[in-house]
Amino acid sequence: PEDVTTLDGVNKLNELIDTDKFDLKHPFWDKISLFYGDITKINVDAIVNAANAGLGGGGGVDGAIHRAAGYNQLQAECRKHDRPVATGQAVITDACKLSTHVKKIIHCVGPICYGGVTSKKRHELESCYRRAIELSEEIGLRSIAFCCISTGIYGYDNKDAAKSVIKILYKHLSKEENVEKWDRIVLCLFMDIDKQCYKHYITQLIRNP
Ligand code: AR6
Repeated sequence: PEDVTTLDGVNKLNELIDTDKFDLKHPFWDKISLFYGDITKINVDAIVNAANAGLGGGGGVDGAIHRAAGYNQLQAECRKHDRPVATGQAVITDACKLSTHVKKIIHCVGPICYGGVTSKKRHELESCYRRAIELSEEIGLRSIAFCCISTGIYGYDNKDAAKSVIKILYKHLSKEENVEKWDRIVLCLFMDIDKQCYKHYITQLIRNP
């Protein structure tokens, strides 16, 4: 489809940052990209949904993905999995009508988090990202776009989430055998606050790797 962005069209970090000033040899800077907009409009192997435990569809990004993939078709795929899905876990389905430009949808169940991030909630959120990466690697997917899991309806603190995500992905891409498995990991930022938070932690990472 015409309104879909390919990986050439997303913002690469090493193009956004003054590479002369810093030592950006870590693979993180080549592999991570930012995309501002609707996750259903990116051409990648997998998109990550922020689902609920029942995988029944909902609002937010889950609603957008269900609309784009076809609600009934995607629900039929979701029902093939045991539910409820535990918090911090992920399941993978076909992309249904999104198959024109997406191979798989990975449905992560993030923590519901009002009243402050605890170490348990943080562990659950980080687990979502790890499981999505693992599931992708198991079947040889080479590109993925993550939405900001739990930071919408589920109330997780945006700053805290961004910090965890950057940490997890940087750590993952610090291992050479993992780097080879990926063409690109896209962080899909839909809200201005997330752009600010990611900018903050990415800048911090440059200064203090
Ligand atoms: N593309 C990318 N990101 C989006 C889009 C989109 N089209 N639409 C919203 N976002 P949320 P949660 C962002 O609330 O907090 C659902 O009802 C949004 O701005 O979608 O994990 C589920 O069924 C935010 O940054 O997910 C669950 O019941 C991020 O996606 C519950 O909400 C996640 O916000 C899950 O809540």
